[in-house]
Amino acid sequence: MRQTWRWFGPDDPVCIDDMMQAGVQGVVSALHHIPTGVMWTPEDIALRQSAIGQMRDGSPSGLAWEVVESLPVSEAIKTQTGDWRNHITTWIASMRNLRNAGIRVICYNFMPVLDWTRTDLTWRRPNGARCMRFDLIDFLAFDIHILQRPGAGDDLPADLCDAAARRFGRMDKVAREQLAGNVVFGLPGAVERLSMQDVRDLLASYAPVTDAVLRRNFHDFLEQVVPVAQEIGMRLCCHPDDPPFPLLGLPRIMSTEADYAERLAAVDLPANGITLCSGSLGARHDNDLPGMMRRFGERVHFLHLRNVRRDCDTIPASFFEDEHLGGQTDMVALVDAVLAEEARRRKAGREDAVIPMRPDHGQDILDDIGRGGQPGYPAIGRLKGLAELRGIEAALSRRLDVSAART
Ligand code: DNO
Repeated sequence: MRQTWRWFGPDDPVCIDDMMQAGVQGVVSALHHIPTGVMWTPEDIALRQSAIGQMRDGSPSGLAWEVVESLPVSEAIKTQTGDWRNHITTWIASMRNLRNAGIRVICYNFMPVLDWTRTDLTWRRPNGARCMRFDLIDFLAFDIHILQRPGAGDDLPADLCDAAARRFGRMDKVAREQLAGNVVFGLPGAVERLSMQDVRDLLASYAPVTDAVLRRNFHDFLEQVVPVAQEIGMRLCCHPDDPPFPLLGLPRIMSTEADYAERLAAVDLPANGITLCSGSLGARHDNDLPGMMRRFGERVHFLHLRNVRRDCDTIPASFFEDEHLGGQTDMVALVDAVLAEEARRRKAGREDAVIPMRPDHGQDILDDIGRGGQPGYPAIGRLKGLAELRGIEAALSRRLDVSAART
């Protein structure tokens, strides 16, 4: 696996020097300051590349921008309204500029309105660490009582709605504002900070967009971008829904193995690939991560390795972001499946035999607490995750070498 690290740019309190000491090999970044729908110019891209290439004292870092996460897909494209055709043209132009700058992998997502969502960004663990949590009852309290979305809770069991009403009743004004802020926090580092009214307007714009419509719009997008990506040697990889079940009455179409199978088949080219995010997908008990890696391996262009622990096995369920080797995904089995895929690729002579991986999220531990990094992206918590993942890889690779030597 290629050990990469997400960097939000010059304002990220976790800097290039930090990631070098964590021993990373490559950088994952995005131009968060450019509004969605606007082209990323060669100059913007070069500026970020040069920032990645330097340590604080100006000496070379030796690191390069290897993966884009994300090149955002606008709501207009997802709903096929307004300027959506221009937005696709612009998306393709940005992709070409990135490719010309030497970048080979673009991660994106097709989640309506909100990128990842949590109800608590600093949930305390018994050992004092902080992590992110999605609490279904808190989320319903937000949806039914704060946002007051018409129809909220309609399709859920009455006991959940009653629990949400009680939870909401116990919250004071500060707690309610905090919860609303957490839920609409959106993509870390993005310029767009949504207000409650923005959320209501965006939800209204999705009224005609059923799952089937969103799937069709996604396929239209893929039909335009994937052949270009294939031609220029860019690997696209769609990130799953996070969490992987419907929220706020919105369509959700990248939550399961069946969803991925359908999207990959829609435009059946290697450039149409997957970001296998074990943390997002792992919030459903019916997603078998090592199995998905085995079955979709050849199209996995990027790995997000992290782990969650669900409160129960319902869908939807509450969960928290556990340590990388905690949680309910068998990380050793998953890394084993990744190494097997890499071995297959090497045998086939594929140039992308080493798959970029980043330790996704991390708990806030030690000096992370109070440092004010992006939620989920502390220096030390991620370094710990990376070190653990590196250990798994080293141990499993040794075993593979030994068995290769014996045969
Ligand atoms: C959260 C991330 C997501 C991810 C995007 C990719 O921390 O995993 O924000 O970057 O969904 O498009």
